[in-house]
Amino acid sequence: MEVSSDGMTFARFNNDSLTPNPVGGFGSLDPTDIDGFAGKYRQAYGTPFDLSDLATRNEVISGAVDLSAITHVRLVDVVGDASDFDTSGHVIYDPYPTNQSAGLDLDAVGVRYESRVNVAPDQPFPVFPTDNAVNVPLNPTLTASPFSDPDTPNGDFHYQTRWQISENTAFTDLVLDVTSPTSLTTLVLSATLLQTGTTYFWRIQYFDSQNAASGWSQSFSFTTTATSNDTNGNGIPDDQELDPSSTVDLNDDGIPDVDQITDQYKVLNTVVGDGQVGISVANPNVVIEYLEATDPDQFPDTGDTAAPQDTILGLIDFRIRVQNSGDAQSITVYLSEPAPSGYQWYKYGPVKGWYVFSDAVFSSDRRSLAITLTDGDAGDTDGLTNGILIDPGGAGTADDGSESADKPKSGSSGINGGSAMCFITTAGSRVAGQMPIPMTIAALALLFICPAVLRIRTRRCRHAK
Ligand SMILES: [Ca+2]
Ligand SMILES: [Ca+2]
Ligand SMILES: [Ca+2]
Ligand SMILES: [Ca+2]
Repeated sequence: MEVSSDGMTFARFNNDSLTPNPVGGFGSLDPTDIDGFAGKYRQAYGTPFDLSDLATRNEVISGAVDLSAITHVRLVDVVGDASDFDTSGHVIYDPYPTNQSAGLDLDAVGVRYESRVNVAPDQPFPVFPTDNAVNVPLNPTLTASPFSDPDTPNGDFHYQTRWQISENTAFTDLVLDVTSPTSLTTLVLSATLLQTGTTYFWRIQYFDSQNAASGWSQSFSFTTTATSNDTNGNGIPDDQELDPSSTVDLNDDGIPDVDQITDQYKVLNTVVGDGQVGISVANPNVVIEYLEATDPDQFPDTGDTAAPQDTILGLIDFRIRVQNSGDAQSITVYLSEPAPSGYQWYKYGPVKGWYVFSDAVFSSDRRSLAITLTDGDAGDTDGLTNGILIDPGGAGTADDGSESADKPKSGSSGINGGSAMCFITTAGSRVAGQMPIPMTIAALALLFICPAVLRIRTRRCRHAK
């Protein structure tokens, strides 16, 4: 029994034959006298050969035989007439002479613990928005090509995707850099990430189940709409602003909020529910650049947690410039109606999908809450330590009232779950000589040779070494 990684240089497994005397054509062997021969075990059991037994062979040490990439198995037939010798030089006796269907009777060669050599996914390509698109809305959904990988027929799958959006072609001026197992071929952008009238470049990179990366795709560019929804520049969409006569006072200081809109305090009318939401930051060096109310339905229902079934006031989406890159920033959120008991702060991000932001601290009257987001880390969805916090979120409840409804993931979980495979091929009986097998086998694989008949009582078959 020999193996090779190139079909030319073979390493042979050790074998021993202590059968003391010649065996007639219809004779039998004592299996305790032999080792390392296909046929040591009776039919249906197979004879194991452990590749690690070859680790100290010169062919292996020299690199001529790569045990992590075995491609050929060669069985050498033993005639049994004392013309062959085992590893230590003993004469090998096997039933002889034989006639008619002489030779090893082989049922199968199998591989256990095989790990195929993984090939990186094919290079993906951007699809939509098409290259050089113009008048793109501020919350486009980026779409990339389907996953393609030479290992897909063997169970490999699309594990995650890295998305980059940049303001320059060198991708050094990034506005988003996320690696996501939930946004695989589509990325839904929140409306506060991009600016109006700006050209962006984007590209993607795919990862397979072994986290092997494709090359980066080519980049596409698009230019966002030049039409601003904030013509008065106060950081609130004009159609979501409080009426000038509004008496809404979410921060409960006796002053109508409409007269208090600053870089550190913004209030708007929601697009879900008939109410208002506001946010404030205490540090005068922190700027709430934008606050927009959105509908949670704009985001896909991906992630470990189901999308909230009910959000009393929809979501808010904001862009905050913190004082220093990497800062953790506390933000107070005000609600025009108290969050019912059991409602939690839900967030959506392109990496995790939907999740409950467990660090939100509700006030006792549940009309406000404090959340702390960290630039480039917890709760910041642009994936960058860039001084900017991007965050869609809202008070909501799961459809079954539990903290995280149990629902199937988005089909991307289970890394390493599909790597174990077994390759079985059947071969004609009476195989002798070289038998190339289209496979690659990792170190520590076991090769099983399954003789077709009970070897120790065979009358017409011979062992192979
Ligand atoms: Ca692969
Ligand atoms: Ca405005
Ligand atoms: Ca007020
Ligand atoms: Ca950031």
